[in-house]
Amino acid sequence: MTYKAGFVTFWGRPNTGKSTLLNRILGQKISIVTNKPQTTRRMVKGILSRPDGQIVFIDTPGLHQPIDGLSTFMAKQAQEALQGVDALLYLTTPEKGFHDDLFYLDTLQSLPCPVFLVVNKRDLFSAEVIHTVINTLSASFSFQETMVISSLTGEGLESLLSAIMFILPENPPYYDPEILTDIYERDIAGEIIREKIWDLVRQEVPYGVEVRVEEFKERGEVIYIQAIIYVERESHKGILIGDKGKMIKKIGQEARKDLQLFLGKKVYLDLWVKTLINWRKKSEVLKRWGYQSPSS
Ligand SMILES: Nc1nc2c(ncn2[C@@H]2O[C@H](COP(=O)(O)OP(=O)(O)OP(=O)(O)O)[C@@H](O)[C@H]2O)c(=O)[nH]1
Ligand SMILES: [Mg+2]
Repeated sequence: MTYKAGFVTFWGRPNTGKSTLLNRILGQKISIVTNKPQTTRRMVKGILSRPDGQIVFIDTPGLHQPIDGLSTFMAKQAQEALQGVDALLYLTTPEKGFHDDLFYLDTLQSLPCPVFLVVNKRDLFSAEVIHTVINTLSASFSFQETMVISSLTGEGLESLLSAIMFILPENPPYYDPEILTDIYERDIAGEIIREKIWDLVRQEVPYGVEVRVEEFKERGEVIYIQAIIYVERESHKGILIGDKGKMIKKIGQEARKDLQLFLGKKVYLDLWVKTLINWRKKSEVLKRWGYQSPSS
């Protein structure tokens, strides 16, 4: 039997379910998911190793027009994830905004690899609505294949994986088959905390939140995690802490539950909230936190 291996990037508007799909394929949560757009901020590699081959998936931030230093970095991450890939999965859904796909797909016209159209969230839409999307997009872009899936129910995923394996080149594995991702546990832990903030805190506050894990120590059966939650305005600090500390307590409880599931150990979580005015526009802060591309 021949062994195949290659890199496959997920691309698409925010909220189309790219990170949900990655987690579903891997059977473990490595990329956070929320119902708000622009959740993913950096590329995340997820490695699927099977007896017949290895697919290195690259989850990317949702496509958008950048407005500040952070979103410029995010948009560049999506562009960088196009380099040297063997296939691209363009995710879309019939939700509002799918006409922007025509614009983003046009930027892929000269990409030298097959592009699959993947219509996600099949569980939410009728076949008729889905076909309208497929017809509209296929009229202006030549896809390798079109697949309709639901990352939530798993429908269509096996066919999608078979179609990808079919076009991958013969190669030895790129990663040790034991490895699931290129992200460190402590960084995923920070992301899990950010996910809970995005779930629980409303309006514009979550967009200006950054979580930095300051300590991540195993003490016997317990993992001690200390993290600082940065907000970009003093008023946001009050919202995050909440009346009598109720909100930060809730964030801590929810995060601890998921962290324990993810790490398989008891977690002691120590959360602090600090203000760093307008950090998304400050290049020294963005640089320190790794939100600056080497080219900028
Ligand atoms: N019903 C349904 N919901 C889905 C499906 N896939 C994803 N979702 C939901 O869609 C929302 C966005 O999912 P994400 O995986 O964060 O989307 P994303 O494309 O990674 O978003 P960004 O990181 O912002 O670009 C979440 O609320 C998911 O639960 C699906 O197949 N069916
Ligand atoms: Mg995402």
